[in-house]
Amino acid sequence: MLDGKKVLFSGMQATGNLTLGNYLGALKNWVNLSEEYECFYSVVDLHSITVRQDPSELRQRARKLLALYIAAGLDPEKNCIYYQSHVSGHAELAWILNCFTYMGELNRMTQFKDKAAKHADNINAGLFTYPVLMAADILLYQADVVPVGKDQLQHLEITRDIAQRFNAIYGDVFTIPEPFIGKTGAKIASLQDPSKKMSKSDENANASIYLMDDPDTVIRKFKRAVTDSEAQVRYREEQPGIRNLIDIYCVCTGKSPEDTEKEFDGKGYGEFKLAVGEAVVSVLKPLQSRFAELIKDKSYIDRVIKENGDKANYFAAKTLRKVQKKVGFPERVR
Ligand code: ATP
Ligand code: LTN
Repeated sequence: MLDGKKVLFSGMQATGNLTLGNYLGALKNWVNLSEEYECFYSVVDLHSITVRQDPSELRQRARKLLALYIAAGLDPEKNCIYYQSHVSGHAELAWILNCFTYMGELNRMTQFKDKAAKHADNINAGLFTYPVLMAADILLYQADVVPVGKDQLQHLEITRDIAQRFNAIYGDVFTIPEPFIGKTGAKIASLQDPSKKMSKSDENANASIYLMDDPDTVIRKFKRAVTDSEAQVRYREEQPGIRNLIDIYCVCTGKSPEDTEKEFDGKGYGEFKLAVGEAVVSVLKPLQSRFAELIKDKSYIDRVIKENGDKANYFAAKTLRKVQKKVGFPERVR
């Protein structure tokens, strides 16, 4: 609890260009929850270097991502929007938690297996202990709730296990966080292979809608989306491509799958795909124009970075001091 409100933590990596999956699965929920909770939204740049990055590109992407959080509707006066690398407590707590995490637990993480297969030439220790850093992010702010897409559930479970293990030894130090998964949009699939998630690191640009795609590109990608030969707009397991498009349409318009089935009853896929494309364009357009305005305002963004970095440091230090004391590090002489 902070100021009588429950605490929310979430973050995104500044790698690649954000997709509609990131927006509908995570960012959109962040905005919806931001009034109810005391929120910390981090640009998790420490996580980004588990995969090799070009330094100047990483810096630019991180700044753009931070501006995008604001453009999506997060008010930086009310929500703490900051860079993970500006709060040293993340790395310090991660080290401590590393000593309370088992190799066997980390070995089971599917994201590690996927990324290790993808980057076989750079399977570094950071990639392996990534979930521990993520646990540190969350526990550092005593978060009650963590809104993420379904792919992150396993990391939330290990976070809870680490926190419970620590609490069992040292008493009630950490709040045990709950994941928050949105009802719709939690797993947006690739437009080219509906069995895979839409991902910003997909090599096929037609598989993902990027948040900065122009309207023509968005419409074209939906037209090319892989569907089936059933020729019916039905929300069924057997039609994963169409089901994914219905999900996207519903999150963008607020309609239900049943209403969507009725709306497109007897109509062809061409007409439906166009409607999905238009619904997405109407969500992306205001986001893009707010972003274009914001990114030009250098001094405003700099001020947000400074003030929110200080605020995050303040809360992080509180937890860190408590943890350091519990594990037996000597008190500092003032
Ligand atoms: P990468 O593909 O490079 O691993 P990513 O697209 O999965 O990256 P992340 O930065 O790992 O992006 O994820 C940011 C947030 O977006 C997380 O909460 C994640 O659960 C969510 N997310 C990512 N992809 C999807 C998707 N296809 N559907 C719903 N949510 C998603
Ligand atoms: N691992 C997440 C990003 C992430 C995160 C977090 C999400 C890092 N730290 C803390 C929620 C809470 C990802 O790859 N999507």
